[in-house]
Amino acid sequence: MTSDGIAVQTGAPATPRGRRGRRSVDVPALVERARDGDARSVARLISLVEDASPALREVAAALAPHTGGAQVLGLTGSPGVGKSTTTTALVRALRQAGKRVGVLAVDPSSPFSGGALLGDRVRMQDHAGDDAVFIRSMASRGHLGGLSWATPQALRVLDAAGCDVVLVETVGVGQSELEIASLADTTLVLVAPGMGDGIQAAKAGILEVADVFVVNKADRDGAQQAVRDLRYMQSLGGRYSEPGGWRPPIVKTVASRESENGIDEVLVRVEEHRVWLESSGEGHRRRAERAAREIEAIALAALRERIGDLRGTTALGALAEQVVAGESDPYRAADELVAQL
Ligand SMILES: Nc1nc2c(ncn2[C@@H]2O[C@H](COP(=O)(O)OP(=O)(O)OP(=O)(O)O)[C@@H](O)[C@H]2O)c(=O)[nH]1
Ligand SMILES: [Mg+2]
Repeated sequence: MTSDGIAVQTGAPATPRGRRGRRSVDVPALVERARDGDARSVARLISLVEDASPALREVAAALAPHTGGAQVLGLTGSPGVGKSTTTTALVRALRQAGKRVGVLAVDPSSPFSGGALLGDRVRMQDHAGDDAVFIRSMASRGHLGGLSWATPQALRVLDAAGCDVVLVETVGVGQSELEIASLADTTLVLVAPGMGDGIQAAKAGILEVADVFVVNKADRDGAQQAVRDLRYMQSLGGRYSEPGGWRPPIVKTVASRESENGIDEVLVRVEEHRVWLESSGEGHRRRAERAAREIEAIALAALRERIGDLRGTTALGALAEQVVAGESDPYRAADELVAQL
């Protein structure tokens, strides 16, 4: 299998879902080809996990021995702050350093992918023809928990496919930045001058998730003020004051520039953070926490499904009758129901 060309993928299935569901999948072969860098196989595997295909369990099991090597960088920030531009610049710099790079552009608001991120995809095609970059747009399908379902599995695919670094871009709205932080080894929070982003960041709890602050659009007025705002907010304490703790550095960038754009310094800070994660044990703690959340999400989904199955069953009906008759209360009945699962 060759690894020709970049794969710019949307979440839109290449074949109708019904048909794909029935077609049998040679998972070991697919994983083997993905590990050789075959972009189509990587895309297929991500589709399988994204669609919760019947082969999902087999895929997860086949990927597991090959994961753990990728460094995951999360990028978040308000709409239009320059996340995609920064991602593109980071990909360029990482490629120059000889790294294999994966990009997941996650749209937390849309149940469909490909639409809102169209502009990103076009811009990302800067890297077209590069066989060591894999780019995928995905929606988080609007399920409970936002990013928590498909994104970690897609990360595993890119990890197993040998990406040294995976960049995950998501718009910082609502809970998504907190979720991205739980997925990433290092979270970059982007702000731009004059957007009141510093204040917004403090409100949204973004300060707590940032490992590196990036003040992008530093070619505009107010960049230094944005840096000062962030410094001031850091000075108010929080986790930064702990001894041996990590104090998120603040880097100014002009991501839209080809060179002297500050991106190299971002990568230096990311590397420093990686070293700190390793030496402090925080890196391992984060990964274990991430795995625990994944297991929890899968287990909760399974439980929800089983509880759903109980609707209209005699067990639930009988318990309901007891509650109506005052022979039991809903809490005791729920305990009994759970015990029966
Ligand atoms: N002046 C200036 N413009 C920039 C810079 N970086 C990005 N832009 C511009 O800002 C606009 C938004 O950039 P994007 O990279 O699409 O921002 P984004 O955060 O990915 O946007 P969403 O994905 O829609 O949330 C584009 O027109 C970019 O060209 C910069 O450093 N300076
Ligand atoms: Mg974008």
